[in-house]
Amino acid sequence: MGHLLSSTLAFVTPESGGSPNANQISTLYEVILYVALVIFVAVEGGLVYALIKFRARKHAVPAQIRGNTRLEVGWTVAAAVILLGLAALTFASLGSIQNPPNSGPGGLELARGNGLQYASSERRLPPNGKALHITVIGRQYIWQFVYPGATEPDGLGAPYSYQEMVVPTKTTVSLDIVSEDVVHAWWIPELGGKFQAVPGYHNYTWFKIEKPGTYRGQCAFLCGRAHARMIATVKAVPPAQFEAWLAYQKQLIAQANAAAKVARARLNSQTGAGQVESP
Ligand SMILES: [Cu+2]
Repeated sequence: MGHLLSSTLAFVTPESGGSPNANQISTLYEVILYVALVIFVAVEGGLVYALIKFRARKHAVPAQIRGNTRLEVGWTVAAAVILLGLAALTFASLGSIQNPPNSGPGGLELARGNGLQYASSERRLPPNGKALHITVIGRQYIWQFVYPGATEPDGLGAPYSYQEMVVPTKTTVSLDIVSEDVVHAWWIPELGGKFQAVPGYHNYTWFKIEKPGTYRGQCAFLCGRAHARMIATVKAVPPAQFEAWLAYQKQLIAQANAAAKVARARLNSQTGAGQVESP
């Protein structure tokens, strides 16, 4: 029974376990759910009790009460107190949902503002100002992730990956979510809430993953024909492994750029149909 209840609750409560903000959202949801559940059971229980106890077949007539000031004031005040309590709890929890904490010991070594492309008052940073900044770009129909390490102004030359975001554990990751075409929505349920990627706007969120693992999600806003294929994965690995992966990614991009340069030169030297003109 206890197991059935907990697995049912797990089914109806938000997914969590990956990041402190997701856990905080889930806890808040559960508290409200439990309070509502107690009230639901009490009200429905009273109703069922009255239905059975005073059913017509028994000819039982309950006390006929018309107006009871104490009772009416009682349930009004009690409901208001519960509502205020839940509102206070919600506002008290908002801070830890919206504001990222510092990276933990054992996280990636970061400099202040490391990889920050755009400063914004809407972008919340940890108290010490250090986070790994990753830009999430929504595009029909694939997610692109751009990491710090731009070699040119405007973030150009930075390492990137598609579909799978690799991040270091115990490190606060700050996301800048944008779109290049239509509205998409970034959502990895176990890592926190849903955030829209809107052309022309920046949306910010964060997560901090303690243990290595893989977290799955997908575009949560119908963005076109292949919306269902627009999946995303966040893979958390130890910081040293992240740095090795990032270095490898840079190397692959450099190789591809070098190969493209050769191909471009060859095409430029060719004549005939389909010739590419020199830029
Ligand atoms: Cu999409």
